[in-house]
Amino acid sequence: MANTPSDPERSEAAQTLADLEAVLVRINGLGQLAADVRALRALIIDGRPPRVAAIGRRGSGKSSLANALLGARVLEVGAVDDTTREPQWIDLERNQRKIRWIDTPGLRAGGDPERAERVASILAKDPPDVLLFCVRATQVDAGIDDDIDDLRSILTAIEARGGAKPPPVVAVVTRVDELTPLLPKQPPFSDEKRSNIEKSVEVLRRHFERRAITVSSVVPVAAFTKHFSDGAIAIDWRHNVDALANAVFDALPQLAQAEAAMAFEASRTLRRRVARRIVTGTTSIAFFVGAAPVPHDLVVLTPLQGVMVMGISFLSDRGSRARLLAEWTAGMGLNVGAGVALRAAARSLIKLVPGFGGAISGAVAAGGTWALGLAAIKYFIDGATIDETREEFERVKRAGLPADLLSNKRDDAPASAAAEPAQHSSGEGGEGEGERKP
Ligand SMILES: Nc1nc2c(ncn2[C@@H]2O[C@H](COP(=O)(O)OP(=O)(O)OP(=O)(O)O)[C@@H](O)[C@H]2O)c(=O)[nH]1
Ligand SMILES: [Mg+2]
Repeated sequence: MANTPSDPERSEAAQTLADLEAVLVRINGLGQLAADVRALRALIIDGRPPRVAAIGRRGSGKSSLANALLGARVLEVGAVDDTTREPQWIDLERNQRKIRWIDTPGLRAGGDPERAERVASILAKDPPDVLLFCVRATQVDAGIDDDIDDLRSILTAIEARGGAKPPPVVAVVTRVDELTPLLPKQPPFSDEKRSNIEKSVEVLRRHFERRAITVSSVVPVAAFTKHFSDGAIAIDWRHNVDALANAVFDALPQLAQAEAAMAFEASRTLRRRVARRIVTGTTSIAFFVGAAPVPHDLVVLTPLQGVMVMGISFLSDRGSRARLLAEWTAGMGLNVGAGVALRAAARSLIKLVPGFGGAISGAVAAGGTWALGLAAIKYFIDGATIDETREEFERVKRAGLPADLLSNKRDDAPASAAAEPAQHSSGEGGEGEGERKP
């Protein structure tokens, strides 16, 4: 799937959003929507690869975590290099998306006092978006103070040199399958084992509390996999990796979330979350465009919806996008290449030549956009047929907008959901299947 920033479809979408913004600032009362259009742009176009740093002792399972998250062997596992190796940022690639990754077995490894300094300076120079602090489940109580010292020096170095806020820390209790009872190794685990896993999480939590370290979550994980020579998974004893993917996703800045959502194997859930934010953001803009007392609705709405659908198609892993878009256009009657139309319209609108489009209400504009957006998620992300997609569209349209969708977006920040971090965005509502039921 061609989906890089140089992709002509992306520049088309970017151009359409720029045109939209130019139009909206010219229309009385709609200027404030420009910020919302920019927030949409950040979601659809300006994404960048996430930067993830893993620290943890040798053999704590850092490389295995990367493989488990991406569902492929992207890093060698086991004793592959010596402890004095310098950590380096590398690109892990999956689904033609990238994760920037760096890991270090700790600042003291190799017994080189200058090493700590160098590691800290590499991370301070190019700060990670999120720090994975990896502790083997059997070692949550063994020498943990040294590990926490390492973590603290890294956070302090980033803060001191970069002047930046230190990155959020996701603590990972690794290799949980090694807790008792040892057998079976393979999930699902017995109640007794689950309870021991929970205990190890609690122990680590208490160490963080005692040392006054704030972590965004503590996630227990088993990441053991064996791969065929082509990299595909042969043995899969992963446990709770989806929860880790979600925790990392939540800790990332929004600009890096779409790329992570594409690269992680747990990605359908995450891609749906990004898509929902695109749909809520667009629906909110559509509402205010529809409600504005100027008859330009359709001229603005069609390309706006086109960009929304295009943005959702960027999150698809269904193969040839050209084929998908053609089928979508034929089945749904909305050409997502509608940006061109806006360009022509924008020129006229900027001169404010009145009279095109028909005025429709905000609710109608928002309802149609919402239904179209959820249908696009069903089609591009959930893999529905075009007939199922049409049914979804009709069903959501009949059900109407969820009551809370626009309630917190009245005057000043109509589409703020699009700009908020995941954990706060009310409109996105996780998978939010609820309001999709008839
Ligand atoms: N049983 C079990 N073994 C694991 C798990 N994760 C990793 N391992 C094994 O532990 C060993 C070390 O794993 P790595 O992922 O290479 O650990 P690392 O932290 O990258 O190690 P260094 O790069 O040497 O610092 C390998 O033999 C892995 O197969 C797990 O969840 N369960
Ligand atoms: Mg490693």
